[in-house]
Amino acid sequence: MDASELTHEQFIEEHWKPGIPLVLKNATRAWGAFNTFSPDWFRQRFGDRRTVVDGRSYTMTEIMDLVEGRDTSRPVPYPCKYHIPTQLPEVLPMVMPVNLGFAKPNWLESSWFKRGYWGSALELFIGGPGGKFPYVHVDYYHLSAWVNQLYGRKQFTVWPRGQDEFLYPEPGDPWKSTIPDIENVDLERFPKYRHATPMTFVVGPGETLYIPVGIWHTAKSLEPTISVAFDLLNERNFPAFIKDVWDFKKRDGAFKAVAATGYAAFSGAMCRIGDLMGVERVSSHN
Ligand SMILES: O=C(O)CCC(=O)C(=O)O
Ligand SMILES: [Fe+2]
Repeated sequence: MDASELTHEQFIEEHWKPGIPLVLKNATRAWGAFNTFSPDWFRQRFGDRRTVVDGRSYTMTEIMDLVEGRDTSRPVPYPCKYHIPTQLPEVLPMVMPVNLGFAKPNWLESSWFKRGYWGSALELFIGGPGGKFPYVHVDYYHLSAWVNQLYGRKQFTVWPRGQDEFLYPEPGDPWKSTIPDIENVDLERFPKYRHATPMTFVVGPGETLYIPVGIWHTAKSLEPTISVAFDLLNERNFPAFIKDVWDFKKRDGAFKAVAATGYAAFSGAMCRIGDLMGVERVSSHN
């Protein structure tokens, strides 16, 4: 659907509430990044900028040479990520407004949540042909995800809500599926998967994929790709978020769990007040 044909209210009623993914065209039209980002654009401006992928450091030029097939001497890692606010801050003005007019209010844009790191992020994803996200998962902390495709095509697969058991979540990490290769599922080992109803589709440049809270998903880059992904937190997913903060921090001990959950609860209360007062959060993002 073209972003200009959808109102925020319609989005909430038809997609957020029932948890139905959506691909929007032209939602990023106002971004400087739209029709601008490309491997050469990044090579020319940020060729020496480094990031770490699977424990190895790469420059932007090295990553682009790998994903474009100019360097075939070693495997192409996926996903190659840059945290935009800290690793590519110059790019921040080109992805404004982050909320696209739909992903709002977003408490992750408030200074309350920027101070803590909650697994949320505004990230640049770079991939090459065949680069697969390593597992099928639901995003943790019950955040909803927005993947803005800016260069190249990426294939996504999503599963409707209510199919958790068909995807065999990892007992200690229930946001991660234990099925190793979703394109070739061993039905002897994972018999319930036969009831699953995956939906596979392609998201192209200028399109935005909205992944609702709790939706199982995975991705595969079909060609050299550049996307910008961010997460959304507000009143609607806050109760589930707080429960996750507790569950995750509990692993680091009771004191940390109480401190983190208390801080998150307080921040949420401040953001709720901000929403009531009509605070516009357009500054930056976690
Ligand atoms: O590779 C992608 O674009 C999907 C990324 C994703 O699902 C995630 O980072 O949680
Ligand atoms: Fe995800």
